[in-house]
Amino acid sequence: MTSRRQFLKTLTYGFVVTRLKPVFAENHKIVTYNLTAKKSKFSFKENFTSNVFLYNDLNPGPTIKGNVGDILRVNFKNQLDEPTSIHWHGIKNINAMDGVPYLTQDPVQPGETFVYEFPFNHSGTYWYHAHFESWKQVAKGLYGPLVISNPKESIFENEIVILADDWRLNNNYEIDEKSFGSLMDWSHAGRIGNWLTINGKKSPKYVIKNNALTRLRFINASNARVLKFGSSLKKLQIIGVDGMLVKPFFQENFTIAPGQRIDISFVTNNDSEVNFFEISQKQPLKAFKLEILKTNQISNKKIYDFTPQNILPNTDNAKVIYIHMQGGAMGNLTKAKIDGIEKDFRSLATEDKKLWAFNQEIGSYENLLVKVKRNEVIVFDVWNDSRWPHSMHLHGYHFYVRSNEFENINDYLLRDTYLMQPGEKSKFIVLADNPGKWLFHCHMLEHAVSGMVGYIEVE
Ligand SMILES: [Cu+2]
Repeated sequence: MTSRRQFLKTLTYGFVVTRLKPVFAENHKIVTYNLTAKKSKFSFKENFTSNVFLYNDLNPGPTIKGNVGDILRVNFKNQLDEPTSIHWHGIKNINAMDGVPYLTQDPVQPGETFVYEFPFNHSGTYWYHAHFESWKQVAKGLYGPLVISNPKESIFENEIVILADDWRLNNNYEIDEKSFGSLMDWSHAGRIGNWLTINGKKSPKYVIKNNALTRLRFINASNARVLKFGSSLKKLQIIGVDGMLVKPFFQENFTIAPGQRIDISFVTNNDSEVNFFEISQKQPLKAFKLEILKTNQISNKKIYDFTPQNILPNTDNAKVIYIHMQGGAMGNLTKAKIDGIEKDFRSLATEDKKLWAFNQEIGSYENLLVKVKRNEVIVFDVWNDSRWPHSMHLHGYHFYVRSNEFENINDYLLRDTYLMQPGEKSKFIVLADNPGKWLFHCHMLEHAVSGMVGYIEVE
């Protein structure tokens, strides 16, 4: 392990010197942020205070913003009592900056600093979050929005990030720490919460301009809850999925799984307010309200339209990898391999706390799924052979998937996180043009820690 870690360290360092430097041409603006992970306090409800982990004492962490072509530099400091790291979710990143402990960097130890530095090569709605024991650190609040703008697309007069989280609080409105590591959660849907926040608040209100083209950037930062949003508008125009602009389509409401992002657009009319609801449960929850400021302004930007120039990679000579997902409660995983030893499901659950497998093998950050040459095409042939939905995330890439997630679209979308229903079979198509070791895992964070994880290596 030491030698491998030493090797990784050398690799990281080598990358910075040999690969990053040329990108740092003088015409690139460097956008600098200081982020500190700390133990902090937060009040979910008046007169109550909870212990949390936050970046810069903010819930959510600061919105990191920049333009395509900028270089992001984050001076990160770990003031927690435990190691951590930051993953930049959805970014086609330099591998050494991807933030996966042991795979792409050493964990950042308490008191240590780490500089994350990478170019913004594509625009869109992203987020950053802790990737060390993320089932705990994300649940305690270590995340924030990341918005990359393309000045050519700056036609929106109202733009709001809507970061949603599903917290599990106890009777004192504190984070329920007793249930961290619950085998019940890990083997079922994951850590499902009981307190929905939007940008850290309970049903907040935002004031926006009337008669103006509006863009909302939704992010689901929940550990495990698949959220569904509806509104008082008749239809919502979906314009972006996981940061990538799509040919706009309409939905009455939309589903957003852990890790995913959805961008919507509409023109505010003469209503005085627009209400959004979270409608995944029988009882809809008030999510947030947009109060519309009356102005005399007449907008000429009434319609948003766009056609992406995506090219589906040719899969004739693709490397196909089969991913048979099994495990969890009420599943059909009777035995699986862990560290090369085959064990029955009961022993795996009770002795190792492992519950999920790819191809009858319990996954980990050391589980290599496939190694390919640069610019090969990979087809992930994935089968969710379990009784639970899974929000499958690939680091460092967007993949093409023929999406069943929206009622009104059955076409290829570019996603970095795809919600697979129980029994669903799907294919994720990727042109492997970004070298490095890239994690592939379920973003229900309790499923990832208990085995639903592996990585691909692109030479
Ligand atoms: Cu899962």
